[in-house]
Amino acid sequence: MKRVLTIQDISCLGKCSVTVALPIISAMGVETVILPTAVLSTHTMFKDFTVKDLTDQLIPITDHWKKENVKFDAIYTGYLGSAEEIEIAKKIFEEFGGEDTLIFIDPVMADNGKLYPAFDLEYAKLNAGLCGKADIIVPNVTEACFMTDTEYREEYDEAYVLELLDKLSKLGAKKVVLTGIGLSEGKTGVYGLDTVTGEKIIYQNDRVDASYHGTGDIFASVAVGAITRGLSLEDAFKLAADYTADTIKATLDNPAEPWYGVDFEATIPELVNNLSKYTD
Ligand code: PXL
Repeated sequence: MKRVLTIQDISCLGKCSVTVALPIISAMGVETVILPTAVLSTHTMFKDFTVKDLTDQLIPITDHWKKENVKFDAIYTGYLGSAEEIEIAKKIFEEFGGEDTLIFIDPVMADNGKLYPAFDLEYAKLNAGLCGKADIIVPNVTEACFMTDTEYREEYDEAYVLELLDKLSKLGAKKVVLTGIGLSEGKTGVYGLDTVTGEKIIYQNDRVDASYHGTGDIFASVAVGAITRGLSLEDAFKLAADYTADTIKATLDNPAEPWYGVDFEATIPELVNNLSKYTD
């Protein structure tokens, strides 16, 4: 069985980071090892959340794995809490990375033109450095702008997307994939570039007009699970984009406040079924 390590926080309530990555990647038939960067009562979009930072645990935990000679088919980072954790993630890539280990980075730090409450511009710059170590990065437009000193635009054209991809390529990742890109009215999806071959990776589906927390983590988790199971990037991102859209639609049947996340539990059987069309 393939094995993924995911490095991100545990937000106990609010369905994001580890509480979506673990069930989703496991359901896709991939062992999911977690390295929690912090434990929060909820993610940071709730008021008055608590945080217990776990930075001092990361090295002891991974040193133990090293002694056990553990190997990973992929390392997937999401929300990291601090500059120090970004440095530790780099060390983990060096210790556990290599030819057979995919480094997949979702530089979670911002959305809708704004940084999340815990972060500043310096953190964005450090994340840009981390992204340079990746095989695949999946920033949204806001994150891409913060990492490349580009003005954020709510409305944009293909030339703006290509400019962002060009600047992201210079960070050093092998494949740079922008998420949440709508190239025409009512559409959304991914627009990416293989910086080695120059090939584009484009997928567009219908935009569901609702915004819920944690959907970026769901998208990234499905993409990581699918790539690890051997799907091509095109198929992996299609599966991830369609699943995210279908899950948002399913959540509209039972709406809660958007910061409570989406009802991915209801759509996991559909994900497993769709994945099996590629893997059986
Ligand atoms: O879903 C991204 C995310 C993950 N973890 C924490 C967050 C956020 C976004 O706000 O606050 C703690």
